[in-house]
Amino acid sequence: ASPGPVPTVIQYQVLGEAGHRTLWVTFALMVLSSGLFALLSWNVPIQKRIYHVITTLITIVAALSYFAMASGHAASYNCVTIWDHHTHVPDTSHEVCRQVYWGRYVDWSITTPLLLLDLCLLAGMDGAHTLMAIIADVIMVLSGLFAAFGTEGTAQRWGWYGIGCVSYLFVIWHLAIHGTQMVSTKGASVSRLFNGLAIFTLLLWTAYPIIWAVADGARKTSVDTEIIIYSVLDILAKPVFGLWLLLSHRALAETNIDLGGWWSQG
Ligand code: RET
Repeated sequence: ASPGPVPTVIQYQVLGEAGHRTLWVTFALMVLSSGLFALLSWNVPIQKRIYHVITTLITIVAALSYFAMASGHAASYNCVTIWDHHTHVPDTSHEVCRQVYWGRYVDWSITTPLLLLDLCLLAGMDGAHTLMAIIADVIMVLSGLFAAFGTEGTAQRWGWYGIGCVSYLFVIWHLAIHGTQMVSTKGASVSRLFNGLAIFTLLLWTAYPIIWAVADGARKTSVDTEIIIYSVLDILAKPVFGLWLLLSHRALAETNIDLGGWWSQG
């Protein structure tokens, strides 16, 4: 007799109550930070507002992305088929489908270039190096998106992840080599600020690919744990980074920028 269609059991890995609440709380924090950053630009002349404009845009975009995720948008599933050999004839399989928030990658592809722009302007980096760092960063984020939806067992998953990591190394190398070199001409206090912000950024950003590998890649954590860790990192990388930059800028006239020579230096 014909065995007929083999029923497939689908297991879902999705967010729960804690993850859902975390998304809404992070949305609220991003809205509040955007309001605070806009207020901080109040008495600042428009020519000196470049960091305020960039930094406020960063938290606004994050707020939009958290709104999308919290309201149940911006997510899809990546399913992996697992064969249960040897117990039945014919072999049966089940699928494990994990929720993937693609909204994060839309957020990161806009906000991480803006974060880099803040750092590059602070360092007084020229346009060519700034552009290269930003393009490498966008390639990094899109590689992460392709990896997240890549089919398990093909080069799509860890291949794209590897390409993303190489792009990330390129970004850090630019900040570390050109950033520190160029900021040294702007005096000791700007150098100290840049080094502090750059090291903070380096430590935080390096946590993202690690979480990705454990949570999205190897699926060793729940979707809720992943949401909570990313939220904490996002709050440090955007509102806390932004507050540090804007308050220091207010206290330190040497952080003002002059874009003359942005493309003709050297
Ligand atoms: C991915 C996977 C591919 C390899 C690498 C990654 C790095 C991501 C980073 C994200 C930073 C996000 C920030 C958000 C702000 O709130 C895409 C996870 C290297 C560095 C700072």
